[in-house]
Amino acid sequence: MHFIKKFKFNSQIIAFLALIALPTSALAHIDLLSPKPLLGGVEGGNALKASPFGAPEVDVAGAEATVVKSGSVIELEISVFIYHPGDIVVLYTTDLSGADVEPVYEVASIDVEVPHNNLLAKITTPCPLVECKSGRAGASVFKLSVQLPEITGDVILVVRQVMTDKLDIEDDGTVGLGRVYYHQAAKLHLVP
Ligand SMILES: [Cu+2]
Repeated sequence: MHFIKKFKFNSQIIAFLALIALPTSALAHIDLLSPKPLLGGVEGGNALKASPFGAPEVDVAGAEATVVKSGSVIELEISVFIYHPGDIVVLYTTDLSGADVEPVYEVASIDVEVPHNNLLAKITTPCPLVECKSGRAGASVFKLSVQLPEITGDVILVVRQVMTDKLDIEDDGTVGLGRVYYHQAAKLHLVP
């Protein structure tokens, strides 16, 4: 018994030190592992809050692209390392500035679904924990199949986390979405 207590104490200290070393405010919450993103979710930190791609410092036009067949189904690999309830959506754009996949920042009421342009897939964020609570760490990797559009050339795939516990409900009933998003993107080159 004594040994177990001691062990628990030590693991708590380790967990505490890990929190000091990695303040959650500086971390994104999901990470696109594959295909290779413009900016990684862990090293990207708060840059992943910058719409539309979560990679404000990256030269998108000059970035390397993953070559994939047009119209094919690819499997995305996504890690959830800090859980929030909500959705993960996958969008695409041929505009390297991503003007057509800019997120919406306000909806008229809580009953209005958040709209997403050029949507390829939408899933409920999988909870990696037994007891799901916001902000709790629990790295898990899941796969998501997405059918690519039947077009050729450069495409930016956008993976966006929508955190429904970060909605700002105003007095007039409108809902602000300024805090709900994390963005990541991968550059693909679609070939016939
Ligand atoms: Cu958080």
